[in-house]
Amino acid sequence: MKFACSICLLVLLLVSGMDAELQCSPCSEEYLMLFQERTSTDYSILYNSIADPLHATTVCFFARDYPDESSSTTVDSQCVYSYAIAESNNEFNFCLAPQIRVLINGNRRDVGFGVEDDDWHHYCFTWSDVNGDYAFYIDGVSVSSGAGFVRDGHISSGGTTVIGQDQDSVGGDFVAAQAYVGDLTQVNVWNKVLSESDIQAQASTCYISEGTQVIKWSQFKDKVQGGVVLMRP
Ligand SMILES: [Ca+2]
Ligand SMILES: [Ca+2]
Repeated sequence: MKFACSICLLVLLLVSGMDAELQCSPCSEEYLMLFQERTSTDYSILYNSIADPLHATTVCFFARDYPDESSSTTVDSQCVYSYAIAESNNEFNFCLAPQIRVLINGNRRDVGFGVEDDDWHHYCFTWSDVNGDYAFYIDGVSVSSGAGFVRDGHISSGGTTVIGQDQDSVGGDFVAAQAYVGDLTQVNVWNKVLSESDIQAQASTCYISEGTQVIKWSQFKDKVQGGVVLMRP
């Protein structure tokens, strides 16, 4: 992955005392969210975040686990993305530990391994109700795929999206052990399956065709709660 590191020196100069925690952002034009504490009170929340049911979707983001988080022996789900409706608090989730995994309608698929280092990585998951085809990508490479996952189903509209926590009720019932701890940028959701080449372009250059998402990263920055640190480019 190519990192755009032009802002790193400036960032390091501006944030004294945090130097050891910072690495170059993969997306020099985009703000970062830093989830620095294992707590149930740090998150960003969007209500009524999907207008129409999703019969296909892609969710992607860049994440950098903090050292020792992913190898922690405590229960640690590292839930980056959680979408809940009244009938299903796990309508659509994407968590990184103990295995990189997704839930749709409460049904689970995972890649069989967790995050193995504390570097930035680009994560994507694609799904379609046609055959229930799905795929996980890490750094633009498909690492796990299959069929029959929520075949002919959908992700319901009108739910609430939370970044950084797993919802066990709509907009709440967070558990610190399931929180994401690390840096995050460019969480986006589409209502279609992105092509492998689109995902590779995102992973390598952070390029996203603007206006194509159903949930955009820019929507989250004014919805932050608790101690999440926003770092602007
Ligand atoms: Ca939970
Ligand atoms: Ca849940």
